[in-house]
Amino acid sequence: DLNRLWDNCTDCIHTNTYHTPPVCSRKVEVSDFVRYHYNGTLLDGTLFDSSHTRMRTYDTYVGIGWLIAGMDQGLLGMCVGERRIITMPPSLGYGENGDGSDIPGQASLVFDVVLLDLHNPRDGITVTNQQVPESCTRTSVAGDFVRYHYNGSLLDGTFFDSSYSRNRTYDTYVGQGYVIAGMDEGLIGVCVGEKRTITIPPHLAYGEEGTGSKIPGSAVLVFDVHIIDFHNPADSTVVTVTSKPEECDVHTKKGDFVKYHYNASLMDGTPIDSTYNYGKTYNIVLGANQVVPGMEDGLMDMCVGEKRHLVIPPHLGYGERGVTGEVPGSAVLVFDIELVEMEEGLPEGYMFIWNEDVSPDLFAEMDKNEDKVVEPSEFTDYILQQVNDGKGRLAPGFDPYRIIDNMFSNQDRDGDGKITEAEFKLKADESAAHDEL
Ligand SMILES: [Ca+2]
Ligand SMILES: [Ca+2]
Repeated sequence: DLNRLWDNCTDCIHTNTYHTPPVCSRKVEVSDFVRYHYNGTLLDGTLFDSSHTRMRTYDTYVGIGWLIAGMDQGLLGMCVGERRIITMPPSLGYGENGDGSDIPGQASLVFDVVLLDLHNPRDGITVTNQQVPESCTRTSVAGDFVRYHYNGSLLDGTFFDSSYSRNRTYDTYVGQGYVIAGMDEGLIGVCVGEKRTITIPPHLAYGEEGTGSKIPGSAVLVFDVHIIDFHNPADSTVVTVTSKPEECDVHTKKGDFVKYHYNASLMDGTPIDSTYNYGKTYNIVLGANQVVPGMEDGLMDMCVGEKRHLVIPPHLGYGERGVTGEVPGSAVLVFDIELVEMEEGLPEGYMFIWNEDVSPDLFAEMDKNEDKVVEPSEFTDYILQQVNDGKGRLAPGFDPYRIIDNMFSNQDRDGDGKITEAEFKLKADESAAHDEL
């Protein structure tokens, strides 16, 4: 007999939880803010009100008089996801006068409630479910640029957004107000590769207004994040020597022609590229901007046989744009490199040098057919001969014919495709010019 409900206590509510969520990290307390759905009926089952029909949650503080007394009491102790029937006597509902035409005087009320959201305005963010990689040499600080993946949901599990669905990381500076305050805070102190759950109360997220169609006002947000990488714009390339041969006397420098192997990957281990796949080394002239600055840094002052591990921040790698289909924008790169071979370069600015004294009869030696002019073919043959005989050296790593072409053009003052003795002398008298005889 429903009317006997209040026999023991005419000012008491009855609560009956008929669904308990598997996890309950927190229960409603006085002064908490809650969002819930309800159906309100009279004891005879007559529905007098429903938040479901309005298609929006009822949002309110609990236990501080914003609600009828029966609800202020009945919601206490609820978990998000819990379903509870709260039955209250008229004294804790609308009393002897009732409310409007739907709730008569002296009516006991039955509320079937499902709690969707819960926070306290004093709450900060909470970080849970942390999975920190074993090797974590550095954690993020304000001003770092972080790339991460996330799944975003409401406290009741309703999904609202995911970076995975867009198949690209969310990238941002942290601690500088570019993202909601709670995320700005939750991304501080993370390690590369770390996973964590960041729970953010609405005043540190989208507030009472919410945003878009999926984040209602006053919603607590739950982000499961996975840190892919981060860097600071002030970072330089981090070079770690992983193996050094016993004999390591000759070190690379600017201008040297180097042949090396590399394995490239992202910080999360995603492979990018490897010379081992091609079975041949990558060959460059150091300091000639043939590779990204971070790789130039990593290859300097290295000896043949040495192995290194490089961590290259994006501003010394492929920048904000990355490489389409290979390197994501703003990605930190990891290279494992091995110097296989090197050829010493020429002094800076030179493309050809003599190993020994220059012949006093240079012009005559070049002018093979003795017609008093040096033609391009004569010039080329002569230089290549000197190189073959070990008397001169071309800058390694460049196309010798292009170098020789340039040398010829430098000597051919009037650009008629021939070098006369006069042009030759004139040029030879000028000092401090490079790439010439
Ligand atoms: Ca000639
Ligand atoms: Ca000429």
